[in-house]
Amino acid sequence: MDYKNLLFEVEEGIAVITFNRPKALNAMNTETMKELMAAVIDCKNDESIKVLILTGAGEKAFVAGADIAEMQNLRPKEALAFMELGHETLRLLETLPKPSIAAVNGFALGGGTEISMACDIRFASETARFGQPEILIGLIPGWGGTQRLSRLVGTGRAKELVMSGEQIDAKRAYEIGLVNRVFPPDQLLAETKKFARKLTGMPGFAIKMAKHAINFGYDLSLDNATRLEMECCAQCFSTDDQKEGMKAFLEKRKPVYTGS
Ligand code: DAK
Repeated sequence: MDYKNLLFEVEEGIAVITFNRPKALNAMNTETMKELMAAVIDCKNDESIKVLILTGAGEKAFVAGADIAEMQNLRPKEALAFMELGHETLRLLETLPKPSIAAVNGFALGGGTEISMACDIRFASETARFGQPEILIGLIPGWGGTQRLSRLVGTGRAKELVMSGEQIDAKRAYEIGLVNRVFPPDQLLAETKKFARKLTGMPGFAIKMAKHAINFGYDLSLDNATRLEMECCAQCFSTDDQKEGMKAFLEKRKPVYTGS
């Protein structure tokens, strides 16, 4: 598929989706969200893709939010459709059976923070800025911000950010657990790719099961969640990679995983 507002590259099992609407600091309009959905579906269906990275073009922005110019005159029915498109896309991203990493290279505001939170892992450049500023334009987050932010940083900090609309820098985002690692701007993508390469070498089915157990166990009771974990773990014993991993350990050599 040809994308107008995204760049989509695949190299050595790693797909990189780059938001590329520089005139609006990569803000998400309907067209870009539809393209993101198509790209995530491509990543899901393409077996050669093992890991997905999302980043923004240029040094200034990851995604500066939903497109305010497009949203300005929406009627409630249209607003709901835009919100549902975003929700569906981010849920697809969140439940993609492969790891996703947001490489946040600049402003990640509103929808930008929300997209990064639908990824499994967030790496940020020292210049990145996060926030849920919707309140400043008379809204609240519409793409899962109130829920995923609470789950990542706790309800107190989520309320602080959502009610004040304040931006935080990468250091603070790291302190509150919103981002996993922070890098100098010129190292962000290289370091993200380095980490992604590490994941491409892992046993793919076990990665998928780990993600499934964490994602779908989170809202269950501890009893049901640990039961889910056990079942996911037991399923790993059906793979050649589990046999290879344990054999290699006992033979004191590096495992060679095939993904089967
Ligand atoms: N939408 C549209 N255009 C944007 C934009 C955005 N979110 N952010 C920036 N731009 C555009 C600016 O209008 C400007 O365009 P021109 O004037 O050059 O034509 C260009 O990008 C450069 O921006 P600035 O000139 O403002 O650049 P600065 O360096 O001075 O400031 C900034 C950078 C990121 C601090 C500033 O642009 C800014 O505050 N941007 C808005 C950030 C923001 O509020 N983001 C959250 C958007 S709300 C829902 C669905 C979704 C959501 C809610 C409800 N439903 C459908 C119900 C989610 C909402 C959001 O994400």
